Amino acid sequence: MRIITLNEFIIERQADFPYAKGELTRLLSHIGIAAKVVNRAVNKAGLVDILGEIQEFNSTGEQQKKLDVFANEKFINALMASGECCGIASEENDSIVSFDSDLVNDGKYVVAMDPLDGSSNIDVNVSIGTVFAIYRRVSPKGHKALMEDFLQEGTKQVAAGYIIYGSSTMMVYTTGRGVNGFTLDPSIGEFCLSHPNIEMPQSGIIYSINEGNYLKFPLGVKKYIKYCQEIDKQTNRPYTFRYIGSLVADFHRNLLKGGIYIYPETASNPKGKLRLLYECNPIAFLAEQAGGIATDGRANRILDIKPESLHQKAPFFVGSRRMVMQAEEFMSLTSDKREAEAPRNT
Ligand code: P6P
Repeated sequence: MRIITLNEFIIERQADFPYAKGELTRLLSHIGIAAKVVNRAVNKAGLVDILGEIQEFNSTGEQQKKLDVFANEKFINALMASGECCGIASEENDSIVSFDSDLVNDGKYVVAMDPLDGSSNIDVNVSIGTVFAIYRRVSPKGHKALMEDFLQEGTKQVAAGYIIYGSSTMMVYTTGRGVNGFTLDPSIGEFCLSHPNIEMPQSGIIYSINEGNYLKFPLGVKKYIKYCQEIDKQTNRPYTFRYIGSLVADFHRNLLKGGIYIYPETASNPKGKLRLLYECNPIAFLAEQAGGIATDGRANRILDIKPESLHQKAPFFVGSRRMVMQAEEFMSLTSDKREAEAPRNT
């Protein structure tokens, strides 16, 4: 089979966009470059002084890791160098970063990203990922990017994707015409097309949720978990529980094998934990493009949610269509009230 590199593929697909003059092509190519730089650091993190925490905290109060900050810098530099992106929103930055230079103020795009998601897994060598969403700017060209450029519904995404730094490093993205996966071949330093036209199975037997929060879940989620644990009539066995603690890794497995990932609201976190702009929206876009669905558990399509703030959270039910619909069924059948948080055993 002829090797098709990421750049060749992006350029070939540019023809899908008759009005595109190569700007999105350049932007996606630069994301690929930053991914290779971060991949190199992730792969040898144990050998250089880039593990561990720093005495800094990100927008949601999580302690930053050296690799978080490193990845953030590399992606920001690459996006700025592309000349096509006029600003970014990142989990690692409290507010937007408007590049505000003559070179990029004409950039047509802005990018929202989580440069290194699942960073609690970094120091224990478990898969982590980068998630990105690309929007067309809505503020006037020639000026710096504004907050309104980022507070757009997920349906306005021009492209979205992730890089998973796992047993191999892959970049998976969509521009609204299907989902394609590229595996990094370290011997030539290129992402090569390995998973063309990914389609998520309409159902599956893998459910992914942090059951440690069980007592705090809404009743509908508790009932769905019990449903997953019952013997399935067709397979004569219960579902399989898998939870890596890294959204990109859990979603990637479900994308290929079928499955559902749930991060619901709880009494203490009424909007859940995942951030709408740079975790839920890009993953939801990919899920829909691959034939899956993504909701907030209460029949609201994630991509339709109008963001009100940069780091706002959303309850997240994403995966195989029939599995998400089944979970929604339990959520709709049970009372809307969350069960009061059960007192911890003293
Ligand atoms: P918890 C990582 O921090 C993340 O944003 C996702 O990648 C992951 O699925 C989730 O949070 C893990 O959260 O509360 O289960 O540790």
